[in-house]
Amino acid sequence: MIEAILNELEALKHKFDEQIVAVNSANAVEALRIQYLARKGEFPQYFKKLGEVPAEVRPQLGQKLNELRDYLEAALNAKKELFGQVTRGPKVDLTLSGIPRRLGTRHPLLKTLDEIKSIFIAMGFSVESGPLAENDYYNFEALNIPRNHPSRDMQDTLYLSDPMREEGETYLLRTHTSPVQVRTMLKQKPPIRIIAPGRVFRKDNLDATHSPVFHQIEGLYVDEGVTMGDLKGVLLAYARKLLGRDIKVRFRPSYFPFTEPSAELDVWFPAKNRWMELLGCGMVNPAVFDMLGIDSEKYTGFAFGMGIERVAMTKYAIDDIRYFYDNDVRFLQQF
Ligand code: FA5
Repeated sequence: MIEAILNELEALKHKFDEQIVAVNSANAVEALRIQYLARKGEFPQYFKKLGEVPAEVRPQLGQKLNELRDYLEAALNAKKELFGQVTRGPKVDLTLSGIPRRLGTRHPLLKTLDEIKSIFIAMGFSVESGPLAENDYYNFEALNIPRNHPSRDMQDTLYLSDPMREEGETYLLRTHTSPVQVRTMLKQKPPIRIIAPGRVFRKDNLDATHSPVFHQIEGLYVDEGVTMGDLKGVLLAYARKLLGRDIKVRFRPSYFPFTEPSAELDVWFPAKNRWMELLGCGMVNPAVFDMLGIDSEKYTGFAFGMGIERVAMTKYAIDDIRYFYDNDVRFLQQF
């Protein structure tokens, strides 16, 4: 009789083993536990048989039953840990494909700026920055643009009114990144080789190539013996590296109070089939050196300031500056 019971227990264990390997959810673990271990399950009934077998084999059967109960419980617990708690309510179908999430991309202006920066850093320039709210001195006066000088009209300025400011001080939103030139020359002696990217503000109307808030990157190189040839060489190397060797550029004479002589660099803009002004540049006016305490007999330098939007427009053939600020994902995801 004991033999028959032990055989049955062996068969039960075998069946349980086959079922448990197929279990793939917390609910299935629970179903198996009920099938085998619940009060009316397949296993507990064998404990009743302890009273039916002869006394001398009772310990043997008791030990077998205890072992098998421990085995079933351990196997079920291990699976339970694997699948977690039983879920009630609607079942989750893990094989369904998920809801795709759109990945963000870097804004084309930032991408362009990163590329511009890495080109100039490779040429030995370091990166500086300055405040957006500037003092009239840094934005204009130290750049040889005195009050009431007609050249102030070249950049329509947004002035800040603040009663806390000291008498006589005028604050404004910087109209260009050139004040960073002034700040750098005041704190650092030549040789100076810096670029300074950042946001600038003007009372300009928004159109296809102008925005009242846009970005510039300033460049300044001051040392002994710097010439206009260095300026042209650096800017040409930069434009070719960024926009390709076949890029068409031209230098045009221009006027800025803080550079003498001054020029503008245009690039051919295929998207519009015309030239587009990219930057202003020139040799630092000795009057600026004199104001900032740099020996203008010993040192010369060049400076430039370019519109980052204009560079990105040329690089990616974008024909309207307004795309940069609309935040339309159909535009942004192309970069
Ligand atoms: C200046 O701002 C000078 N500070 C540049 C400079 C620096 C000259 C150092 C010499 C030495 P300008 O106003 O031309 O120059 O502006 C420079 C560039 O900014 C332009 O060539 C153009 O690319 C861009 N830019 C000017 N106005 C706007 C605007 N409203 N929207 C977008 N880009 C603009």
